[in-house]
Amino acid sequence: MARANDEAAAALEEYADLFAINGGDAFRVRSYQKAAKAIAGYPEDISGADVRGVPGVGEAIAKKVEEFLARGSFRQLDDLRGRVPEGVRRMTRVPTLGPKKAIFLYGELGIDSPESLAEAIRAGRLTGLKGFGARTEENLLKGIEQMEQAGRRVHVGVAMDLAEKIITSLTETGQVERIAYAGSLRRMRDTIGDIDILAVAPETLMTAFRAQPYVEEVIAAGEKKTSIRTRQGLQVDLRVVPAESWGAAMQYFTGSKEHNVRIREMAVKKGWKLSEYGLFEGERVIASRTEEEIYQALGMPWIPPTLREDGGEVAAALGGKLPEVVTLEDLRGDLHTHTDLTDGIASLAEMVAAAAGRGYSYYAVTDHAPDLVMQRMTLDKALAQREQLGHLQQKYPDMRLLHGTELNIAPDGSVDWPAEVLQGFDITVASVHSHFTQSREEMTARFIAACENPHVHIIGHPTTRKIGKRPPVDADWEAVFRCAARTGTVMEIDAYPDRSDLPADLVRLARHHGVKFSIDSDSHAIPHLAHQHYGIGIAQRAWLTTDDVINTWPLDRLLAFLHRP
Ligand code: DGT
Ligand code: CA
Ligand code: CA
Ligand code: ZN
Repeated sequence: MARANDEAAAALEEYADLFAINGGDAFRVRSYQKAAKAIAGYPEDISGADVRGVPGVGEAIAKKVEEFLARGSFRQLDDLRGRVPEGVRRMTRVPTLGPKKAIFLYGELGIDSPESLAEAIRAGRLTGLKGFGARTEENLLKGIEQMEQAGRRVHVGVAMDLAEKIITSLTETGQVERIAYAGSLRRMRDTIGDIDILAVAPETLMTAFRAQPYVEEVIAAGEKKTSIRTRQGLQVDLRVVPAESWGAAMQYFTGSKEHNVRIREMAVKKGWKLSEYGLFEGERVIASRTEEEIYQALGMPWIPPTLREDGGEVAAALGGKLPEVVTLEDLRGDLHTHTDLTDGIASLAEMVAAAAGRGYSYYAVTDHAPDLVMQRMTLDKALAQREQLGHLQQKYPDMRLLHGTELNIAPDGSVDWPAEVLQGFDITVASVHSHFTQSREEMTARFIAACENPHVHIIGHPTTRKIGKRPPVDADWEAVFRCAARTGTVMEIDAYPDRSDLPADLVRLARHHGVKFSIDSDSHAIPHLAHQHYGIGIAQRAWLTTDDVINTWPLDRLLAFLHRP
């Protein structure tokens, strides 16, 4: 379908929406919606055809569409957009509020989003207003919360913890023969819409599932599939599948949808059929028990789930050119960690002992530098830590301890200490911790200055996003990555799951420019050391191999890269 059709249809739909919010005539609202559908479904590209030929499009709508095609909008749409800000539009979708009251609140009190409505209610600003009793207010708050929950994907750490808890609880019922999670979680996306769990078990497992303490609401209860919502608002789909279709079911429900479409096309070309039950020729099963068999029957090696995004992985697999992506076992160390000298909660000795327990061959301690004022770091403290680390080193002959620091990249791109001090560290991570809203130009220059500093080895959590809390900073990442490649500055994949930073698409872009990466836990406590598998997920999704990731390298290669003895 032509894009012009889709865009024009979307504009008309938006117009219908705004028109309705403003109390416009319902009949006209419907006629705009109908026209939008007709245009979207029209077989010819309307930018080259007469839009009057589309069924349901009269003269008034045709004029709007023509203006849209000429300049990307139309006067009446601009008008209504100006009158109803985006936040007010979201406010109209708050259950029990509706457009009329939303517009009223905006006009009378300037309340312009669901968030500011919640604030206003809590601050008592609606008290005494006609039509807004205590009961109404309570319902509105509930509605706003529901809406927020529904629209929110959770970060992979939240979903993984829950999935593991569910799998444990179901295993403990003694009914499951096999159980695993599939979907976006198995593909290790950084955000998860819902959790998909497959099990080989009798149908009685469904009853046991519905009775679990984490189940807040049962959305759908069937023999083969049960969907529930947890208290946090996360949906979980549990499917019971036949043992002999395990591989086919895992393949199907792991997705992505786009990857599956690609795979199914190949089956169809061979005259076969691929479903969640197996790969079939007529009634005959070609493969169904394992994913490997299915991919093999289609002429490919097994494709790791993290690659199944229709990003060229099928062609690569067919051509025998799948990358050997980096795995957790490849990691030889962690290059960004904290202790209780700054904002960590474990002592240096405890963190180092835990790192040694993971079998690392090197481990960097990178507590915060002085410019992050609330951490009260000083040069004296850093030097005392270095001495302590030297003593600890003797206890761990098989693990090289690196003394590092996490520097703060100031708005002008400079960092905390002068070169003489920086030289004394084995490794430095430099991160943005303030002034997140600089302009794109300023932010780009800031990162470039940090990369050009010969004493900065790694840029920590580059976009500084916190999933669901803080958006990424705005920078010209191509320019930053080009500079990083030229200066040999490493980009971090911060594995802390609410950061997941860099995200996979930017990693892929950076790799294209020749940048190297460091997968770090950014641990502030011992259990955080185990977050590295999330970083591996990101790296795999970006097709990284061990050559791209400096903390898979043997110690001598790493030290040579860092110019350290
Ligand atoms: P999410 O939940 O939004 O984070 O993403 P997914 O990928 O987990 O999506 P979900 O939960 O809707 O479905 C799980 C997998 O099941 C999906 O990746 C592919 C498969 N699947 C679901 N519905 C369809 C479908 O209609 N067609 C195809 N080909 N696959 C589907
Ligand atoms: Ca899912
Ligand atoms: Ca699902
Ligand atoms: Zn940091």
